[in-house]
Amino acid sequence: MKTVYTERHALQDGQSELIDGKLMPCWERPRRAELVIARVRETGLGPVIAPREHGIEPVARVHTAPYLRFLETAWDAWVAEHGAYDALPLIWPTRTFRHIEPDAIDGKVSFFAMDAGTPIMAGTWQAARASADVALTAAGMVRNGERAVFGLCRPPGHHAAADVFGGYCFLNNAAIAAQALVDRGAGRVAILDVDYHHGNGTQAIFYDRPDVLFVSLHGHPRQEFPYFLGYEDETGEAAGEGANLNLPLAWGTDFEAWSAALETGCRRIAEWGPDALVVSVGVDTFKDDPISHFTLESEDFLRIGERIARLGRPTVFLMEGGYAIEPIGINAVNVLAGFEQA
Ligand code: OKP
Ligand code: ZN
Repeated sequence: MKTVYTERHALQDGQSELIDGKLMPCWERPRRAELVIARVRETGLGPVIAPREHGIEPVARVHTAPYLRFLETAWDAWVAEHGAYDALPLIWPTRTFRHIEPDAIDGKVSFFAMDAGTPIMAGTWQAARASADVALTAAGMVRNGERAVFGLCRPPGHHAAADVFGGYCFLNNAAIAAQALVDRGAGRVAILDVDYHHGNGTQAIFYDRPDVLFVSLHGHPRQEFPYFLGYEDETGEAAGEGANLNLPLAWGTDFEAWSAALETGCRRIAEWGPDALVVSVGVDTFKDDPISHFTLESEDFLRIGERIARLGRPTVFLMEGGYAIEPIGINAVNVLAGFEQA
């Protein structure tokens, strides 16, 4: 399996995230991708290819123009106002507020953010664009006949909605890849999100769409971030009714229960009959993940890849989360190796 990768991910290297009431070093750090690419090379998974620049057009198929304008200009505006340290939001337009984009940069950051764990810094826009280019390049290769390609995206994407950043995500790489596949002739695309967290952004982007099925296994929103989406009664709306499947799982879920949910998700995908599959690969389901509460072992990730391979669809794997930093390479590449061996 070929891997698409660029070192430009390292341009996103935030100082701190607000977690458990404290500003702490960001879990989502460059070392994550460095360890994954090192493992790709060490195991001889396949050639490593640089992304092709795709321009803003395929990104703008998913994200709104005001949001992209904000992301592109946020750092300069923030520095002009406050100086060169990470931008984080301070307030959110919750119930009782109006949703009007303010002029002041502090207000803009708060308007577009969903959490205070996702700092905007000097390289954020470039890193997010590079990550989307990785996803688009991987999708293009699959569209051109590769059985499967691994897009080593960083920063991740699945929490980012059409005009929302957060959960360490700015541009929704999986959504951008899925939309590109549709735009290049795939009639139906399925997205399987196996990250520990619900892919709220991906769900929201395709919620009313009949051509993109979203299936997610994740920590139950009653217990887990992002808390406000990911329940099982969210089945899609309007023309998209029936094209969304959430499989929320309780803290402490082991691989036996997790893989039963994967089976349910895979059967739905098989029935759906997609022309292509996008997999949001998070390995924060791992037992030692510092911010998560499932108990998967490293070998279990091989089984995940094997099950996905049995779907027999052209497959774009895109990296999402995983914060047990040292074993992240083993865990992520095990998914891909399991797929290759099947
Ligand atoms: C991004 B991805 C946990 C705080 C959670 C944000 C987590 C974002 C995860 N107590 N902070 O889905 O891996
Ligand atoms: Zn996650």
